[in-house]
Amino acid sequence: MNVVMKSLIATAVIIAGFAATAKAEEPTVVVEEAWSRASIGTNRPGAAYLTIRNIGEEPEVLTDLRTDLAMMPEIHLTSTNEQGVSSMSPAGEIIIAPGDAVALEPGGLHAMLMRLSRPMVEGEAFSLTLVFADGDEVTVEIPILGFAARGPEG
Ligand SMILES: [Cu+2]
Repeated sequence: MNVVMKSLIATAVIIAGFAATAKAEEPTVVVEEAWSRASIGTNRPGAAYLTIRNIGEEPEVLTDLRTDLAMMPEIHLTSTNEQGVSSMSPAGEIIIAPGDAVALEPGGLHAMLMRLSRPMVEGEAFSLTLVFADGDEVTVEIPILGFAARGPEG
């Protein structure tokens, strides 16, 4: 067998190995009830809401967000002080215990979509990728509801 043939076979084995690994891996996170609100232009940030459920056996740590809709997507936490004044700040990593779910919803955690690259138009959708500490990524399609929407459709 010549050298070229040998290296071709070696490459084929490596590719088969990768495919088997990818197939064996089952998703350990499911995203439910994703929604967002239409924006007025791009000057103000948008926000997206969803529930992340850990159906695996290990804790999942959400570290980052990615979307082509916003140049600076970030997980935020809204809190209200004793004077009733609300403010929000970066929430850092979100740890989801096995069997648990974390809700990003108005008044609490949310995906802040800062520096929108285009307006969020009612009836359209965009994809948001959740990045986890173990390198897993989950991409979801998020419907854009009306300005006054208060929760997911249906
Ligand atoms: Cu925010």
